[in-house]
Amino acid sequence: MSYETILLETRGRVALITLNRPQALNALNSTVMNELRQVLTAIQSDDAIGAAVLTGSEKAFAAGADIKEMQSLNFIDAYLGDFISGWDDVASFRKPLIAAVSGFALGGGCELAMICDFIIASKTAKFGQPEITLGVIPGMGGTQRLTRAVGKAKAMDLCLTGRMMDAQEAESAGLVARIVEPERLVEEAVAAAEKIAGFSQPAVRMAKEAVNRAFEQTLGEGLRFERRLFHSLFATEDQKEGMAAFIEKRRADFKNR
Ligand code: CO8
Repeated sequence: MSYETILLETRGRVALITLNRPQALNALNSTVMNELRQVLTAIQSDDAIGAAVLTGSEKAFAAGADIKEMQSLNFIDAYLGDFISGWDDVASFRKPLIAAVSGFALGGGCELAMICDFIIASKTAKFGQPEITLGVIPGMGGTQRLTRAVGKAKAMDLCLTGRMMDAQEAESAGLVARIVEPERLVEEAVAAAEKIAGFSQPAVRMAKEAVNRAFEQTLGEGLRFERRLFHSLFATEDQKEGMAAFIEKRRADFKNR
């Protein structure tokens, strides 16, 4: 299957998804949204894929929602059509999804990277929520996920001034998990995804689910949720195998990879 705005490649047990609208710095229009949803749905049901990487070009992960597409939208159409709600499907993707960010990750681009499970950034990455300069505000989590990631002070600074932060600042602030040399970006992200894809998938999915719960409920509820998931993993063959392998000083051969 080929797509107009996305390239899809399989590397081992990893799906590498590349946003491919170079003429618009990967601006996120409805075609990108629909194609990404289709790709993620296909990956979700493909047992040969354990994790995915989402990347863009060297110059831009994505420079935001497509301003040319949005310009003439009115309130009634935006509201009744629930404009951009299709992006929520990316957030409900259950397999691990790593954002490999080089260049601009602005507006919806920064928000898309934040929907991913973690961000590996090239030294050239620049993050920002410049919507204020366009007379609007972020609409896909920029005021919420960013605030949880970097705290109120920096989130307010970015959302109110529209300034960009570089990879170093983003890593110190907690938005980015790792910074790598630009030429190693995709390789490092795929290696991380391949590692994840080699673990027991029930444990991987539950780890993702449990970390995400931390953003949605109280500490007590989150700890109880984590404990139940932890208990349930003792019902899996992979727990027996993982612990036996440790004791026997060998590599675990997980059945549910
Ligand atoms: N939408 C549409 N086209 C864009 C966008 C965009 N967001 N960003 C860049 N482009 C286009 C430019 O119009 C230009 O096209 P053309 O050659 O036809 O004029 C081409 O990409 C190259 O861009 P530039 O010439 O501007 O490249 P520069 O290197 O000079 O500048 C910048 C790069 C700084 C990234 C600059 O392009 C820029 O400021 N872009 C807009 C950034 C922005 O404001 N983003 C926020 C958009 S609003 C938003 O994201 C709302 C989020 C709500 C939910 C999101 C759902 C996905």
